[in-house]
Amino acid sequence: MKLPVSRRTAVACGVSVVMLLTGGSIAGAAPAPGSGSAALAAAPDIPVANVKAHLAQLQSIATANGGNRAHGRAGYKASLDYVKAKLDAAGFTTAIQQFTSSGRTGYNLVADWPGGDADHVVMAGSHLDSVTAGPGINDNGSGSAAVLETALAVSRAGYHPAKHLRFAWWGAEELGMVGSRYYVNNLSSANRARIGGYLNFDMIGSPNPGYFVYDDDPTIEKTFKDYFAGIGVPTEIETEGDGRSDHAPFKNAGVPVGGLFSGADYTKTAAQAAKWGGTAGRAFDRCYHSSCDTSANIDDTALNRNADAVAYALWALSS
Ligand code: DTR
Ligand code: ZN
Ligand code: ZN
Repeated sequence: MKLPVSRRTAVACGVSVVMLLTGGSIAGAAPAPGSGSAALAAAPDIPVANVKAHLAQLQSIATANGGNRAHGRAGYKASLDYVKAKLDAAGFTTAIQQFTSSGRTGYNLVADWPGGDADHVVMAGSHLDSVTAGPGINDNGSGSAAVLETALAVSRAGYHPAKHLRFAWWGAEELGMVGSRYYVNNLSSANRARIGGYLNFDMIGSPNPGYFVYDDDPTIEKTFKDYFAGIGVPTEIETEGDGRSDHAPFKNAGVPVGGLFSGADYTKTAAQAAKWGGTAGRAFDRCYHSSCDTSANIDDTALNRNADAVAYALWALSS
């Protein structure tokens, strides 16, 4: 959905305009005012209906494959094939990276958007596997669908960023970030050094949502905070377990990281309910790692805001 009118300009229909900084690495200091490095880039609105359509497909895949999309199960590979087909049709260069964990074959999907400076790569990723207990629609269909729809928006916009864009869907996160660690461990040091930032999205449509920003790379963190400030939504620093998702292997390898999170099994406090709405004394996601993490287990407003934040940050950090 659209940003409020107050944050929009008449530059183009269906886009919001953000101020951002060009040049340098993501982690670099902001240039001095008046240094001439400010530029405008237009981040598209991500249609939440499209994100929800991907979630409906992931739900159908789980239903048709024993109720889950877990590592080593048919529902995982079907999920990967669904995402890959969308990206291939949109002009991405896709690659499947295969690995083995717990005696079962796992897969990462990596999609590069042709163009941009290959020495300055901005990555966005999410894990595509569920636990075996359920279909994993909030955890982590939500992040997977938002990242997919943002990639498709890059294609629709014919976006030509200064930096190179790479998207990833990780396997076997639920077994301990196996896929993302495999990817990082198999990067040459030169290719690792080319990644200026990794943005992680794991659980961004929680039914009783909070708006949490990872407290990691300051530039990435500020970019997300700026987005939410612009739509008047307060945020908090993510505290439900630092390093509990696929950004951890990147961070350990020295890559600047950031991300968003709407909460798992921690309980929403009264103060949080007062500022975000929802129900105090109830978990952010009562269906975390359960069979009820279905397409009914999504707050559309949180999904919409977070999906728009994904696009805002990717545009801001890559142009
Ligand atoms: N590890 C995630 C859920 C999770 C719990 N705390 C955080 C913090 C930041 C991102 C994700 C999470 C999972 O079960 O997939
Ligand atoms: Zn999980
Ligand atoms: Zn997760």
